[in-house]
Amino acid sequence: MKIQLWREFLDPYDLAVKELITKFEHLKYEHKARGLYCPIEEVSGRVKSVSSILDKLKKKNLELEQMEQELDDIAGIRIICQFVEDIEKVVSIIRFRADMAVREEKDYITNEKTSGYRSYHMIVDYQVQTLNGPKTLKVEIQIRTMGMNFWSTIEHSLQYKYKQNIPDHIKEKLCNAADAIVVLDREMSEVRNEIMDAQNSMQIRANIVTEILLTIQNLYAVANKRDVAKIQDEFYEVYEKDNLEKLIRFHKNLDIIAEGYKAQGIEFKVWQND
Ligand code: 0O2
Repeated sequence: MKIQLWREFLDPYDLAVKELITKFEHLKYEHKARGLYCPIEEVSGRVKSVSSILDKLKKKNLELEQMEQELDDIAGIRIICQFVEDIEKVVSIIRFRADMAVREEKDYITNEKTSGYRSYHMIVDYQVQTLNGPKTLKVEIQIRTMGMNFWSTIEHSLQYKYKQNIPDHIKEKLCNAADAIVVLDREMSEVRNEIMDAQNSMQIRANIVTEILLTIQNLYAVANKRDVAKIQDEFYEVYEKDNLEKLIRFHKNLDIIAEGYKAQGIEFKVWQND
């Protein structure tokens, strides 16, 4: 295939990856803006390189014409979660979305690969709009914990280095490391509530501070400047105490003052109500 044709062929996959990254990033944003714990920690994506496509076709004994039909991971999205429990949440989110249809799911967490590889894969149909009209493509979404991702990234590099023939003594070490990751994920799950509480408090604090600053900024435009400067000094005092309860109380009082001027910081309002 000529370079230009490869480009034409891969462009819609590139668009799909970009769109999906944006959509999953937006899900993260929505969770954070509402002060909700987000099961997605990180999202990335890539279009498979031409050489990697050719290698896979060769490995699977396939012709070029079969790649669209037979290769599931020309477009790939990777979602990293903090905890194993989050993976099921992300899977549910994807199953219920109207803009992607699940074709297949591969649970390499319950059914770990012999290599030690653990990850949850979903193959979805996703539609993009191109100059030639709508095009539905297959996208592989890999969902895994940070620990699983660490292991598979290292193992993938070794597979590349040793051309799939990793020496036995390294394989053994990788198997031990895979077992250690299982233990690590389990231990982290046991303190999940503690960690989530801490992270939620941090997020709530950050949202409140942003909202307070926005309100103060709005008040500057409509209220007596000296009064607003006093409020700002009070805010710094409360802020330095590093006490969430006090910050929440300050925020509520500020809201009452701002209401009189219709000067509330509305941008981050949603988190309080849910
Ligand atoms: P790359 O370089 O990441 O793109 P199948 O048709 O189902 O028999 P397929 O299509 O390889 O086989 O599906 P599978 O087994 O679900 O693997 C899809 C992708 O998962 C792989 O793509 C890897 O990214 C990842 N993966 C699967 N097994 C392993 C493993 O043992 N170690 C690591 N590190 N990753 C794995 P590619 O094209 O193989 O690689």
